[in-house]
Amino acid sequence: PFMQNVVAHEEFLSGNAKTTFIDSTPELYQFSKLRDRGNKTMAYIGNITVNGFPGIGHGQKAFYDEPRKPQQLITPSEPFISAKQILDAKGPEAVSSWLKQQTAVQLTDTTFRDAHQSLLATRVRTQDFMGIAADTQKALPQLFSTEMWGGATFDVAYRFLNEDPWERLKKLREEMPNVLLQMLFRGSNGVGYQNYPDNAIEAFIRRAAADGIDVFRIFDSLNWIPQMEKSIQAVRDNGKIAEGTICYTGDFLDPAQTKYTLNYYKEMATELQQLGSHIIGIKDMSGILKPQAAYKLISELKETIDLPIHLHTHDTSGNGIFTYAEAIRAGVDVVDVATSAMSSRTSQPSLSSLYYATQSSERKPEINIDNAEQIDHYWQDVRRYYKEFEMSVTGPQTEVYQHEMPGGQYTNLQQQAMAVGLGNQWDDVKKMYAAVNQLFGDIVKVTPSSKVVGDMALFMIQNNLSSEDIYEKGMQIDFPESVINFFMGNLGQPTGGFPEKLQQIILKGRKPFTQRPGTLAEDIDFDSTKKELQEKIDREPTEQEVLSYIMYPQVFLDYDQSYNRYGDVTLLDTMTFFHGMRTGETIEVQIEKGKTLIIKLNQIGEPNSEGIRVVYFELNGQGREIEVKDLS
Ligand code: 3PY
Ligand code: ZN
Repeated sequence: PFMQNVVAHEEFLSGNAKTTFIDSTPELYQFSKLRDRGNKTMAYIGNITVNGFPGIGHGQKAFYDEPRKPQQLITPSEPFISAKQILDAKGPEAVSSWLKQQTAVQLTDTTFRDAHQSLLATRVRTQDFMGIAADTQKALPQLFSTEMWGGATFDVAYRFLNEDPWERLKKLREEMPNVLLQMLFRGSNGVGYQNYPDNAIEAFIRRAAADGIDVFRIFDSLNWIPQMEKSIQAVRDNGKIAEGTICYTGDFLDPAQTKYTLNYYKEMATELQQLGSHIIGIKDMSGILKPQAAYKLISELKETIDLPIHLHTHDTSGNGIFTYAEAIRAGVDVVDVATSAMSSRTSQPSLSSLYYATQSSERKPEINIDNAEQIDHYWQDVRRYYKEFEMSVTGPQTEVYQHEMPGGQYTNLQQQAMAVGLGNQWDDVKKMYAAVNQLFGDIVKVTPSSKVVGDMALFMIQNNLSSEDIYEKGMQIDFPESVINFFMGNLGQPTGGFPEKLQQIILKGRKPFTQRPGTLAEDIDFDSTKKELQEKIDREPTEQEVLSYIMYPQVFLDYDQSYNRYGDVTLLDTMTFFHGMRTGETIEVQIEKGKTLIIKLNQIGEPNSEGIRVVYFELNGQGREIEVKDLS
């Protein structure tokens, strides 16, 4: 059709059309814009229908009714002021003081971030959050915060969901103006897996704060405070809440524990307070903080520091609610929970379970439980869309006390293992993970240090290597890039330093450094980076895009290319996004207010000698043929 427009054009007919004719005749484009969007959308659907979605292949496109939405939400009878209103009116210190005055335990809802990161490989799409975001704020106005950004969500949005994470932030901010939005920030590793220059970290925080993040939970994957200082300061400079965070490791109640002792945690909390944190976070990323330890840790920290404490755990062991109950008894100020249908196992404990567990104590959370249950109905229904990403964890995994694998890594490492053909050796992978931790000197394991341990464990199983083999034959072994990087000092320094002999074996003569990596990295030149990106994507990038490109150069470029090819696929419903269409099916895609594409899939042709199939669609009643390369 585009070519028909071209050949019918008078300039073309006059014989004067030059090679610039198409570029300089924009009306041809105007004319075909809507059709162009339709073609892009059908190209995406055709490709997924023929080739399946990466990682899940051809799942069954099941029939589901619309998810249930809340019918009757009760609003609080007494007027009250949310933490977000306090922040906006009086600043972060006021939120800190307010928290300390509360009797009821405060809640952070992780449904939009860690819960799906830990249960569904971070695959929940913005559209499914948007279906419930406004109602969640209405149903649970007392929530301290909603964790909805950072961690793996940033990378996965681009890489697997064809989504711009900044758009997710913008949209959720609009839907939830009255609740604090919280993100997980990996200190000098930002939202990535490596160290970034200080000015990149500062620019990222400035932009995220301006675009709507209120609470930054800042941690370092080795609990190395020099990697957190700049981030804490940057958050303070932007008037937002800095939650300086300790990653919990080991078991300080174990008499054999000499590294991660109660004193270690008290010292770290004191330092984080001195650096200007507004809240102290305890990030029990693996869910190994046992109930009695929680009581002791929180009680002692309350005596040691003068800041509210925010506890995060994972329910991997099945003991999550017990741990929270003890922490609440000891005076913890905020805990992280998820809606029931997205809770438990490797995710956070359930919000409503915690409500009932504390119902007759004076610290019970101030929420309306019927409202919470109505929100949960939505998630019970939506979770089914993601069943291809469900992992095989069917109950509590008490082995976590031994391997200490973070909840957010569990499902991802399982996928990684499957991808390299070790799917049926998962038990060995977990054991090896624990062995590698010991080999490395018992380190804090959380992104990105946990990824190094995971990479090494897979590498050793694939190559049939034991810890002894590493010491005996290591000089002849090429280790994974991430492992070399780690031993060079690129992620910072672990508590107690690196095992020296192993470091020499892995680095083979290269000299490691012990300074903070950021002191060695050159500042980013934003103007030249912007120019470089502009050349690659052929248009002027936004500041957000430049920041994404700095953290994830190739991932961002791939996303941009896919966007040019397929258009805005976030508009597709989730089942179509993952599974394409059934033959004979009709779907509607609202591309703008008042503009809807009605797409019907009629037939899929046989592949020709080059493997190209013609997929026969109707777009708003008109036949369309889309060619798709069959990759099978
Ligand atoms: C992340 O950094 O993505 C985490 O969730 C760490 O637990
Ligand atoms: Zn977590």
